[in-house]
Amino acid sequence: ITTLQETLAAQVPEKQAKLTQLKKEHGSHVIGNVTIDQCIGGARSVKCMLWETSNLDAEEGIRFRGLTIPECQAVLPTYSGKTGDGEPLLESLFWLLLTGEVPTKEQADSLTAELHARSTLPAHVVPLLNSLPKQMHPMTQLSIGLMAAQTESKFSKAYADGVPKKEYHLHALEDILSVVAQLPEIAATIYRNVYFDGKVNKDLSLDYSGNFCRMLGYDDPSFDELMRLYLCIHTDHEGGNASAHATHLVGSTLSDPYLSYSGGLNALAGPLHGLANQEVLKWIQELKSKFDAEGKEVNAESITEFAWETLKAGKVIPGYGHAVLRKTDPRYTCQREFALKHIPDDPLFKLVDTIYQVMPGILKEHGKVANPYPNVDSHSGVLLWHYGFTQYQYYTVLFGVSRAVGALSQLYWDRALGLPLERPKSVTPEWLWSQVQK
Ligand code: NMX
Ligand code: MLT
Repeated sequence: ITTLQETLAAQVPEKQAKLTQLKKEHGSHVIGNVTIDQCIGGARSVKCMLWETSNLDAEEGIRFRGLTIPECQAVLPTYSGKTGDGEPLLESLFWLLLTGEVPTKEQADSLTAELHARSTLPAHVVPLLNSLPKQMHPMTQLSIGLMAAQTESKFSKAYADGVPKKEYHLHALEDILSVVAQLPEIAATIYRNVYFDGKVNKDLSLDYSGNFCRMLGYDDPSFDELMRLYLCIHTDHEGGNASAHATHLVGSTLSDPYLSYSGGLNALAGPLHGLANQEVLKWIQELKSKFDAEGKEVNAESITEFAWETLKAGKVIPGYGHAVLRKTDPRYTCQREFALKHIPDDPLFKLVDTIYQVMPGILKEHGKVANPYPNVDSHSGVLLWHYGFTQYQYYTVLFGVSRAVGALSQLYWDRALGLPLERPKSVTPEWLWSQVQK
């Protein structure tokens, strides 16, 4: 079979040549204007970042290397062992994001083997994680754990040894594969430490997601499938989202992939980004306990009442809205389909469905929100909860394991294409005023 490394090596020269040609022949071509609103408003829609791995359309949602989520589910190799039921292997999607090619089953399996072989943590990482206070947020622990594993960075060693720039991507790939391989054990150690006995049991006969489930302490085949779905759909969301962008920015200084992705994790830990994963479940539990205590039924009417209380308190409805999307997130839809297939009678799934029926109308009436529809975070928690994974403060860590695959696939291409230090121009308020008073 053609290995991952061989597949990439065959692509790099042509991609480099194409980019050089684009710059040389069309470098001064204008692709957009920037308004004052965009300058002070988080650079929404400003096109200023090259991204190979995925693209987000406001109406249609994400495409990974040109493929929608249902298309990925149709063509990517799946797990052939007992616990497989049709969801793509994370390894298949990793291959697709890195190379732009759909792998054969054999290629996906070779990547599983490569990731397993790279999964051993440096000896100091688990003792360090064991020493952290249990009340420290799991996302803080994840970032610390990954930073600690950076002692093994091949990229930073190669840089210190003075390797030529044209070889950076080879060393970056070494780290990228190792970060993706090592994150599950870091994440599982945190979960087992914070909520259980600290023991982590691997099963390397399984795929990446199945082994991760065992390390977390779960062995329900349907949960394995959920993990495959969860890890695939959270990987990438084009370049502008805060975690991918942070990874790309830090990486542009030639910080190695460990340090770069720790930066990404710290961005993911914010409530407007990945922390919404936990906030949705928290919101639902608060709603349930309030109405249970009042002896009220949780239905469309009481949900509407609780939503208005949240909005009137000046808080956001977690799991709703998006900086780019203007329709229901297809990542929400595929999780809904998973629930309909595997857990149709689950009471929390029904509750999430009722929220979906009323919330867009409430947010439209509220009048501020550009997108009144649910995003990915709106559904993930209730699926996890169904399988007994109720520690919602931990949920964003799963997002963090997945996002590494997308953000770091792009980081490979950042180095292969020799992209420079990212350094946009900031302006002062006086300068902005001077532009309108001319
Ligand atoms: N509930 C209440 N208000 C909202 C919501 C919401 N779900 N979404 C946006 N708004 C408000 C927003 O705070 C802003 O108010 P103000 O003018 O007072 O500052 C106004 O509506 C306009 O914001 P938008 O242009 O609609 O949204 P923006 O692009 O600035 O932000 C999010 C996008 C995702 C940060 C925002 O929709 C939000 O805070 N959603 C809830 C948190 C969430 O679900 N985040 C997860 C995103 C996905 N992810 O995983 O990263
Ligand atoms: C993501 O997956 O990164 C979120 O949906 C946020 C975004 O795309 O901005």
